[in-house]
Amino acid sequence: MAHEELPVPVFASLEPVYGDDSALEEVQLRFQGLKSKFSEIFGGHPEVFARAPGRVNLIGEHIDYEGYSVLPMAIRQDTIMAIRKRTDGEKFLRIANVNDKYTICTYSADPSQEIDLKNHKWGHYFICGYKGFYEYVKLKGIDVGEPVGLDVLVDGTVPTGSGLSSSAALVCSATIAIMAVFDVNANISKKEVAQLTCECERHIGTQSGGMDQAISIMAKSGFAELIDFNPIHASDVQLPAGGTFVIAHSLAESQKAVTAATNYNNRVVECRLAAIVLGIKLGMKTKEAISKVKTLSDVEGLCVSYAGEHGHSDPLFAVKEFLNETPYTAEEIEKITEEDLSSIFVNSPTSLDVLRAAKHFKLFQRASHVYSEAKRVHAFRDVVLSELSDEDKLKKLGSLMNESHHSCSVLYECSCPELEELVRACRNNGALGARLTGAGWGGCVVALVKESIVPQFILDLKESFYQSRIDRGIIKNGDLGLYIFASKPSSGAAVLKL
Ligand code: NG1
Ligand code: MG
Repeated sequence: MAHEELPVPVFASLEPVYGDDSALEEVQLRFQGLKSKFSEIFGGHPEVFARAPGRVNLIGEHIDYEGYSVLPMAIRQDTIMAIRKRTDGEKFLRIANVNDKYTICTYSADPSQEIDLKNHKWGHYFICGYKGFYEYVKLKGIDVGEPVGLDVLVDGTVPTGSGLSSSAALVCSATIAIMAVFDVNANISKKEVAQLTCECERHIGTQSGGMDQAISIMAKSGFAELIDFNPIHASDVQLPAGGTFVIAHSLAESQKAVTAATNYNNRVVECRLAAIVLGIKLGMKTKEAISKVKTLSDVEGLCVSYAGEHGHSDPLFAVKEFLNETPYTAEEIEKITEEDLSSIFVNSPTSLDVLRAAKHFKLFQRASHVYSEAKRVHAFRDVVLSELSDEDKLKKLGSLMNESHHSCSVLYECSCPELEELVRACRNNGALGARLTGAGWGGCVVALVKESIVPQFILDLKESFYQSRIDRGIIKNGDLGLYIFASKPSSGAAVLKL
């Protein structure tokens, strides 16, 4: 049976969770800390613990929501959580954090409550899991009784706003902790939990694809994963020996939940519009295109067959032929769709926010990025599986990462000055390739570095990028390890009975 068919594992000990036991002591201390802080805050003991890791995406950016495969790996940094049902009839969810920066959030136990998106709170991510859980049991006809209060304590080590998916680590650990505390986790496959947690996180108002949740749930220690969607499927990717992925923070925080209308969701809407316009130009009736075409992968077949007549089989030829490089106004697109954009998106309030905020739509650029990035993911996997020497493989993977960054930066415009400076610094200091990772607009870079030079690389990067920021008091010297670190593929989410 594929490992994705297995239920989220329940571990009695922590060793298998982190893959190697070098940091086991530190991890045990963290769980002990969680346990004692739990009794300090709430009195008594938690029933269940859960863990879900963050991730670094190696290649395949902003294409999961377009239906294309991506290639991330889980990292050691994670969210751990302790949870207990209340038995005194109190119907509140109390979500506390070991870090004082995050004050306790209290919600009603009513699963149909709306999340106040205009007033963002960290605890909202727990409610994403909570709402999603109740939707799931309702759909499946599982009886979990009347809602009860929950006491929850969270400890997260994934840096926030960094493109390493602190949000998915929190949503995934919340969801599996809730499932376990209500005893509905036994026969549900990881695949199904990955699908569920992706739907959960959309309650926060980003129209996200499923990459972060899929890797957080399905990761396997020692492997990156090629993740396909519709349906979700993960295949292990064994990275070539001699290379290490170093993650470095640009120190620009990207607040995706807050900037969704102009950044993340804007790109999702632009891709949908590009797909609809391509569908129409390639012969679909306007009404049909509007009702059926959701993503660029939906019209790839049409693009490829158009190109075929001219001897090419690359969707990018159709993009060049049928989309204008000059940004479109809403009116220009409406002439093609013969329908108001606001009625196309009438059922999606977050898309209507995008339309209100947008001045123009860069359909050519966004579609060019998506189709070319989708090809790079497969090229990356093909290099890994090829007969090349490890050294040649690493060089080729580095070039693909550089091409991906260029496309993100120039065509998708999801970079920022700090990320550009950091990518340049990584390459100047000997990285084989470097790119922004995650949604972008801030957050982290992932660099592929020869294992033998990693310590020197980190020192050099400190000199060329971080030192001036330490001098300006932006970060403390002693905290540098939080912002730049080498990472090995860690294992996926688990419920722990300690
Ligand atoms: P980040 O910003 O790293 O959480 C987001 C999306 C992914 C994917 C990437 C871009 C969420 C939860 N995650 O990741 O699905 O689209 O951007 O490749 O919105
Ligand atoms: Mg996120």
